[in-house]
Amino acid sequence: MRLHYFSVFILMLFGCSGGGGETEHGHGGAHGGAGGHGGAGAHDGHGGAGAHGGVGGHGGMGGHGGMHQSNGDTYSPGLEKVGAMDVYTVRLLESEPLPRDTGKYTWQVQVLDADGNPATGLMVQAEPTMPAHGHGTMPQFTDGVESEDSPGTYLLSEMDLFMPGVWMVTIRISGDGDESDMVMYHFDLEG
Ligand SMILES: [Cu+2]
Repeated sequence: MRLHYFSVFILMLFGCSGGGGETEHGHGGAHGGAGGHGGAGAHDGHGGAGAHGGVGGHGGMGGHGGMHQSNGDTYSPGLEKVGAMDVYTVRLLESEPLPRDTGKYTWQVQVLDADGNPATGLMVQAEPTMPAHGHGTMPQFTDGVESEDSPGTYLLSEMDLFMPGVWMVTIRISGDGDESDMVMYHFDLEG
């Protein structure tokens, strides 16, 4: 147990220093210790981060802190979102890598129609942004490529989620007619 804690602590330290220009806050976050508050330190590029680090002194409670301070989704394979227009449902079948660190993400998403059947031949486009920072990424849009093996499943390749913090990935879907819909995933990346 002790050993495990220690290694998490070290990981947090590295993670935070990887956040860039964040040494002081990252330090505070790391002291939050062995858990979620380390994430807060890395993710908040602004002054408030130190305060989070301080709160994180709870040590063992760090994990809980991370969960409730985050406004991200908790990833699990198949994470499902019903479209804003109730036309389509999207399942995030797979994220590579798992949503945690910054980097280039490739997602497999399955789109279901109102009857729950895979919806084929759609235009599927993702737009990652960071709402709290008012920016997106490059390229701005990523077009989904439908799988030949698994119709109704679309591949969104190499989305560059380059910065710690909350990313919103908006997926817009349009079919032949005027059937269109959108879903949003939020993931809070550590760095
Ligand atoms: Cu940002």
